[in-house]
Amino acid sequence: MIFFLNPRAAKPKNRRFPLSILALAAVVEGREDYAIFDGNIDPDPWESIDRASIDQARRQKPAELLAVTVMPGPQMVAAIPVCRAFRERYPAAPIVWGGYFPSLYTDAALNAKYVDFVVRGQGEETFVELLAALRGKQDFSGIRGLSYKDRFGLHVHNPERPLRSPGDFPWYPYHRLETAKYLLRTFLGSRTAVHQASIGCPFRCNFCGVVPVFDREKMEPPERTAAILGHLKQQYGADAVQFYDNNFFLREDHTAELAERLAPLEMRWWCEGRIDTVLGYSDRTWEKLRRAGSAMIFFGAESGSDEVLRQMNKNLKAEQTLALAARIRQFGIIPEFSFILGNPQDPERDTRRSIEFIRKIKRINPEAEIIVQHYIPTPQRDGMYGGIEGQIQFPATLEEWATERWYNFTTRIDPHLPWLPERIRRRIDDFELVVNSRWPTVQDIYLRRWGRSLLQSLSAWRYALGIYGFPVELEWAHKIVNLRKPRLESL
Ligand code: B12
Repeated sequence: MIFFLNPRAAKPKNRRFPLSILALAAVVEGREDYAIFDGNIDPDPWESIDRASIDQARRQKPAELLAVTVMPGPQMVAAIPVCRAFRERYPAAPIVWGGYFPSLYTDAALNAKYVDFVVRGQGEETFVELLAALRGKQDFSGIRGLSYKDRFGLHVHNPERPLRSPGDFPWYPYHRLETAKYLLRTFLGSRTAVHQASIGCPFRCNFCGVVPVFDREKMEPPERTAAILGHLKQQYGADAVQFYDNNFFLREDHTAELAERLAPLEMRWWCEGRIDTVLGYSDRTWEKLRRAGSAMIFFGAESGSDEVLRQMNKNLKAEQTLALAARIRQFGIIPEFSFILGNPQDPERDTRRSIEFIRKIKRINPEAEIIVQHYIPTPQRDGMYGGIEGQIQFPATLEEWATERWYNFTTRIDPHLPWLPERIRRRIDDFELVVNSRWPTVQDIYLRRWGRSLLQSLSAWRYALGIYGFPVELEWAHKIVNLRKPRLESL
């Protein structure tokens, strides 16, 4: 019996299909006995796993393997006690980690006694080959994308596995979940599904955690995306979608075809795209996107300085962001522009210039939503943005990753960056608070009219005069209003 675990990662109102686990379940569906445990729903997944294993043991089908998906932050912290307990109770059953955390920090994951294998990057084929090797000759050396400990305990990292289109793998076994628990109300619709129509990203931005894990992109055919969403609509009543793709738009012909196929489904959707890509699209394609239900697009604008964009390897010019902010208005789609503030070379100047740039965007398109991030590095193959090698040492153990200092780093609550003076960090946070109060996000469906007015009236003078410091009254107002934070909570 295979046990899949999605450790707790989201608040109940942000709960969505655990796609990483569904992708793996899809390739064993019909061939293996398996069970899915989702910490986003189950308050004590360990207890449920243990109960299920005792039950299986009685039926002579003991726990064979625990497969865990792990993102940095709360999910990694939640994975640790479950894996420890599983190891203690079932010492012979291997534990496999996959997903962004172990793909980025493979050695730290393998340093734990309760992690035997790490599957780096795309997991479907690696997982199936690992299962076969575990049941057969126990030779793991030929399995691409796998890292493991040899018999001396040394870490072995096999070569990478070439990426395949998600369309090459079977549909997800949604029926194995209590689907009603995952289709929740968002600003997009009353039953919001999630889907990832492509994997990876072909760009090389040197601040991004995706690049070291997937260095190219493969899309599923538009026909399949539409068919899956049609199924989610018909079978489970989904009426909106959040696309999880790192880069939803690549080729214009693909986008146009996808839009045509999505239109009849009448679903509203959110996705992530690149400014330069969509700026090059014709009005015809934009019109198709609008008709297909595109409601909001998240764009990494990152900076208002061409020099900083160049340092980030972003392949973008600030003027393109301004052009898009203006153009997208005519199609009624809301852009969500994300910025990374605090260039390590000169964080003060960078913060000042980015704030000026964001103000410019707001003048051009007041509906544009703004996400303000601190620069939180992830390890990169070709050097991290900002030339910070040597200034930051990532933890070598899971226990250290789980400490408050690194938890706050990954969750971007309080990253403690050596190059970012405290007063600049405060300035970034203060500006974020003012701009988000002046224009409270439309994503917050629980925000009442009085709450919106309170935040807007308290922040209007600050924004108009550019006075962001010590916004105690806004901090106080946010405690009452509890505005949604797209930067931390996603939709
Ligand atoms: C959904 C999501 C979330 C959800 C949680 C979902 C859940 N599991 O319950 C929410 C909104 C809560 C969330 C939060 C955060 N997230 Co998040 N999230 C994503 C997102 C958008 C999609 C992941 C997904 O489901 N993809 C679909 C599946 C099919 O793909 P996949 O996960 O890559 O899985 C494949 C492989 O990785 C592998 N695999 C994965 N797991 C396993 C397990 C095993 C055993 C095996 C064999 C293989 C395997 O096989 C799968 C199939 O090929 C990604 C971006 C992205 N598009 O990937 C960011 C992403 C993973 N998140 C990220 C981050 C940083 C966070 C936060 C820490 C940020 C924050 N501000 O707080 C938080 C906190 C995390 C937490 N709470 O633990 C980063 C991670 C990289 C980094 N920068 O460090 C990403 C890449 C976003 C980004 N561009 O930076 N997130």
